[in-house]
Amino acid sequence: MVKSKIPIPCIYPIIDDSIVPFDKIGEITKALIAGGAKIVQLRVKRLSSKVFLKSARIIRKITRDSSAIFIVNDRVDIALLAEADGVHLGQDDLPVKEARKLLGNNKIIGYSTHNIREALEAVRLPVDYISFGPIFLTKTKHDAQTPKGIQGLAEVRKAVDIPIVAIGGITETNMIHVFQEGADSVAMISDILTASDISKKVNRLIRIVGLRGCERVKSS
Ligand code: TZP
Ligand code: MG
Repeated sequence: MVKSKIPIPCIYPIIDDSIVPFDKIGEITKALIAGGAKIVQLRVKRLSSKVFLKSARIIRKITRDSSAIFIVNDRVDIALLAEADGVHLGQDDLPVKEARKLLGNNKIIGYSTHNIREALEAVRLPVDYISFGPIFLTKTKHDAQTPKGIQGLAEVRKAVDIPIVAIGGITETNMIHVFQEGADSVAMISDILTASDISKKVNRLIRIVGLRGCERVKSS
């Protein structure tokens, strides 16, 4: 395992092209950052590679200006070309060890896991954090596995020491339980992106969990 470079911020918004059209990517990124987001991931499943790269460069510029971490989902090539801070890989993407060769040791690699076996495998790989989920039912990822619940998260938390980003159906209302079961961070797509005021939404989430290391939820 490569020791984590920087702590993964507790509120982890993901910009997903199923909800955000290309021409709104800059505006939405600015709103996330204005609300206090310290990390943003770009997840693209529909756009062409060309537009994916263009979107990544737009987000890179905005996140760089505000010192927020920028992670590209799935694609090491786009992460490198856009000078992102890292990549988030799924079980079927490039193998983590190969991705690490391309990215070097200074970039962040996140890795999706869905059970204890995958989480235990992940800690032996050069990854900086794992995601675990889906915790709850989600409408955003159509091929998502059955929800693991907070019990599933608690079991993985006991099994591994690596930072865990919980994902899947997490909202302002249920996130407290997710932190209580040991998540270090919560990744959210729809609850943030469908908010009427994205900036205020992120700001509220951050105020609920605490400004730095999720101190309010972790000590409760
Ligand atoms: N991986 C597991 S669930 C999920 C991904 C990308 C979708 C999460 O989206 P939402 O809207 O926060 O449930
Ligand atoms: Mg993936």
